Amino acid sequence: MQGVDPAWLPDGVFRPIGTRRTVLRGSGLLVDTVHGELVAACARYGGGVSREPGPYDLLLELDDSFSPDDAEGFTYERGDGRATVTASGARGLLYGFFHAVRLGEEAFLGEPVRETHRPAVGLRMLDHWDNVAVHPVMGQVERGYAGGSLFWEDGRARGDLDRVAAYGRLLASCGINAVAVNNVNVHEAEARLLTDRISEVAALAGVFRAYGIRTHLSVTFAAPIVLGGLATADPLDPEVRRWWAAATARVHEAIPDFGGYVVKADSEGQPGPFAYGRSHADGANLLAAALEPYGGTVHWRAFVYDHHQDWRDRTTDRARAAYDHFTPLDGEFAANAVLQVKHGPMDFQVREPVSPLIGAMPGTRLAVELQATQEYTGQQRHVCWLGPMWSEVLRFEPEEGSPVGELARGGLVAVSNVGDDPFWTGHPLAQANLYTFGRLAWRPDADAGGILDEWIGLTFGADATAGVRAVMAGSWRTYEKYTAPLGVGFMVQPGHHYGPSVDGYEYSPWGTYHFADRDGVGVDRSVASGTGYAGQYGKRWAEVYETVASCPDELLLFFHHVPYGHVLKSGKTVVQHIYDTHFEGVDEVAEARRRWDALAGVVDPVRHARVAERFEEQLRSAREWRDQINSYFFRKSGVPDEHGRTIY
Ligand code: GCW
Repeated sequence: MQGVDPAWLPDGVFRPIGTRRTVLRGSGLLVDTVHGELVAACARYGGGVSREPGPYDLLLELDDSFSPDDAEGFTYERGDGRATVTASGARGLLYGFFHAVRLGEEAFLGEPVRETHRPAVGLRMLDHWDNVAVHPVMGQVERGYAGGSLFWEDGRARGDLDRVAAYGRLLASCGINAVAVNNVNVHEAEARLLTDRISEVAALAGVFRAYGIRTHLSVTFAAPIVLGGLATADPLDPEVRRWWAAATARVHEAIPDFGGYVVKADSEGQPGPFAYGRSHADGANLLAAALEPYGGTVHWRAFVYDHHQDWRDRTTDRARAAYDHFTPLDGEFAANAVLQVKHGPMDFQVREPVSPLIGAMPGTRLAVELQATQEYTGQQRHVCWLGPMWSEVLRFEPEEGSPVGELARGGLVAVSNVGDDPFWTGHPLAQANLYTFGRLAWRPDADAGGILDEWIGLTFGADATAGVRAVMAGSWRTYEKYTAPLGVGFMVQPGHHYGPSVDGYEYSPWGTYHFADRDGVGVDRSVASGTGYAGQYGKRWAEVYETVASCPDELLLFFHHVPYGHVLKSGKTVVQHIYDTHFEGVDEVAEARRRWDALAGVVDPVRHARVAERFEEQLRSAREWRDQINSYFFRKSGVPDEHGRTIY
């Protein structure tokens, strides 16, 4: 697309296929999509494409006779300079085509292989927190750092959806198969997407459909009242049930392959079943019943906590909330209700333990929610590649042998980081988070570093791989070093959440505290003397997190309140660790910036300039973090830096 960054699909990646002969067998919408790709690639590079049997270098074949259930998988075979992709479902063919694109020349020239690929997770979804009408505080996209919405403009669905098609193509190429098109905080205008404005959603769904992506909608639990004029939204009220059934039937008329609803209920002011004395299973099952005849799913978010907490109250621990609310409901959710759980117990901090809810509800389909948009990780002004964090989460085993990636039977979801910015994600390197999410959702145990290399290779070409990798691979740990230490979380500026404010949330109603005083810092969440949160884990992890001695350093302040002089497993005291990591973090940013500068001439100049500009801000901001955090802890503790560096 003119004026828009090609991201990881620049024309050049289609050269190996575009110079060859392809035979494409099969019919249907997605096969036509593949055909369109082949025609464009061949027009550019001189190859040929035929839909009839004949000689070929690449054979793409939709064969629905051999495994009708396996709609997304494909078999890839290579030998004698030729390659074959066979799929039983059209999505499988689409994914197989992009697999060959990713392999490049190697798709044809490597050693003979025969491999079957299929996604480990059935639902791989992006949730957009996009508002239709610009919200007075949150703007067009809540926690969006990449311009306006791709979908909505001037209070309506965009008329020109070419950009949405280009987005669908990028998503399909990394395996995403579902998109929720509006914010989970459903305001007045957005509520009406469900009813009289459904045609706008249908227009988006029409574009996404060609890329194997189903469209989902965030709805308000109060819809029967605000849209239907009923006196109640009580989930057990027969009239309310009829209202949802009728509304959902109309949605399906407009969007036959509609994916379902996403609901944030009884959370941060959104309405929910508590108002009627009903449970969240009652609430979710109401919508599940309405969607059931059409094969739709309700994604019910588990982000339910008290955001009117009194900071004086030491007995309420926000980290406990999701587990306390939802585990008693295990087994009560309908088969097409998915409980969508944030990966950590708090809120997408740079370091959190894995939510104890994951693995604790064997009778419920859980989806795990990650945050690609970098709300708490530098807001797409800082380089922060989240692959290693997500990989740690997905590989974590609440019980031995059952990693999170397998427990997420209801899907993997990420809050999107994309907007109408020419680079899609504001910071061009933040595109890697989107790509990495798609690839990890396909295979949660994949090596994140390999995915990064794959993304760099496609986006920048092989020459840039080592240089760009050096800038990005360690960027999450670097970010962690110069921000909130040792898992303690929330030292950001309230409201917009950018930049440091150590006590910004310390006396607030949001339940996010670090309890630093002159002697020490951290939150005692042990069973023995704290909030008891550590006891929400299965035996193995409950024991690990319970004591200071066994708790991993990186989560120490999440689970324990310790003196500044406490010696970490690394051999350093807590306060010296804070000083050292903050100095190192800034040095690492400066080093990454130097490495980026050295890539001038190797990477595209427009991209290079945008990243260089963002590095200026990252360095400024990292210094600000360093100096505020170090000064804060020096002033509290009175302990000087062993190395005598400048602390204010
Ligand atoms: O992280 C918090 C954000 C809110 C968001 C909320 C949620 C959409 O600060 O902006 O609201 O999480 O996940 O619902």
